Amino acid sequence: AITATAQTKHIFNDPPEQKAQRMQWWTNARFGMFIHWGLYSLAARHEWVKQHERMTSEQYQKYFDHFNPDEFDPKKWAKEAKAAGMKYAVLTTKHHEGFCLFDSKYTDYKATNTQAKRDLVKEFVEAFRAEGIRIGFYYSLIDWHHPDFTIDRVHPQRLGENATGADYAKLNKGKNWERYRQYLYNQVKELMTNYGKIDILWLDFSYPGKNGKGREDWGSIELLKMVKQLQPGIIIDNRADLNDYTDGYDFETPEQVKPSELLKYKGKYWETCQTFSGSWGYYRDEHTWKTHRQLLDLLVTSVANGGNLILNVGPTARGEFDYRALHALDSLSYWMHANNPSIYNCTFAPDEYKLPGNPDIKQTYDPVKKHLYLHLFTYPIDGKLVLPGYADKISYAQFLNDASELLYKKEDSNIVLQLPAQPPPYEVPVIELFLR
Ligand code: FHN
Repeated sequence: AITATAQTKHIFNDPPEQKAQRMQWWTNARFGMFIHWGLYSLAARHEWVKQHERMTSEQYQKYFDHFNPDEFDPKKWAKEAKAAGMKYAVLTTKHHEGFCLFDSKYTDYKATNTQAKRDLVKEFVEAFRAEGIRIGFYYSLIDWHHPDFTIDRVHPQRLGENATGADYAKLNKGKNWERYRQYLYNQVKELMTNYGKIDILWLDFSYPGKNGKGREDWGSIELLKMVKQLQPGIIIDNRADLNDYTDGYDFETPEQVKPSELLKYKGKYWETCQTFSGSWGYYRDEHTWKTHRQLLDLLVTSVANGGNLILNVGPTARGEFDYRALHALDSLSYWMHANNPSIYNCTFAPDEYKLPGNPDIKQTYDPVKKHLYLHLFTYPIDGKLVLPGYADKISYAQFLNDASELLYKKEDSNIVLQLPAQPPPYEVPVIELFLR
């Protein structure tokens, strides 16, 4: 358990009301795009391919040599994100492979030195900002290319299961971890300095005790101090190993969890990060893709539990969203175009409006408008929907999609809504209730 001091321990002067104000746009936005793009996109079989296949940096070099995103048009990406209703976008500026999509002066292992000859981060920022989409940078604390990053069980050159600490100490002889930590600090400083206002920093991931010292390994406190000084309004995730400080992070990041597991985050700031498929990076031969209904369930259940959803696209090495991603995004844009008032500016519904025994009706609530939204993941038989204890609580009801008024009558303390006997011709119709 966290000790009493840790619960009051803070690094910055960032009282809850100030944090709420800083986070307001983010909690209202509810829905963002994650983009995992790098040399692994050329391998096209998972962003951990270097580690999974135990490749040395020499063996991995072919992806650097052949990387040429000739179809990269960030304006197209931004239009897809906007149409899908995504209000912010987070791009991997550097993933664990160590390849930088930005023109860093601290390394040659970067996009401007490939056939791309472009600062891909700069173009991403300009295109998404032009569409009014907020900008987030993902930056990997792990780096499997940097010569000073110590080799351990997470590293592509990891030793066999029976290896001891002494074996790793011998393997890491001559590596200078402090030099790596400085590299990490300098690159994050570049990202916070060279691309204008950055709204989100998505660090990923620290593992305490990397060199036996935990957070000091990553220099997390001084890193966040620098970040907040350069970008005062920035929002930071919880993966820099500062979670025992009240202000060591801004939001939790439940990853790839099922919708049913999101209830436990209710009341906190959190964003679940999810893929359309299983892999974050482009995976050509992967076919386990979430259906439109499953994606809607993730989005609605996230908001119904007071959180955000960031949905990932893994572009191809040439810089395109492939047909599967486009299909998923287009299906979401259709639904979001009609039903986004039940997502934006919404959160979980007050307990008094709960509909016990109706798990397939997911509720969201706009506390400013005082509108309650019922998402019908199953349609009531014959269109008859009883709202127990709702008598005198609503003044108007309509289908959100076409603003068609829904008639209802009082029965004792209940309201009985009479919907059309047949469901509308699209997934998950939404009822909007105007509360008195
Ligand atoms: O190892 C990474 C993984 O590749 C991916 O980037 C996810 C996204 O949240 N984060 C780490 C796994 O938790």
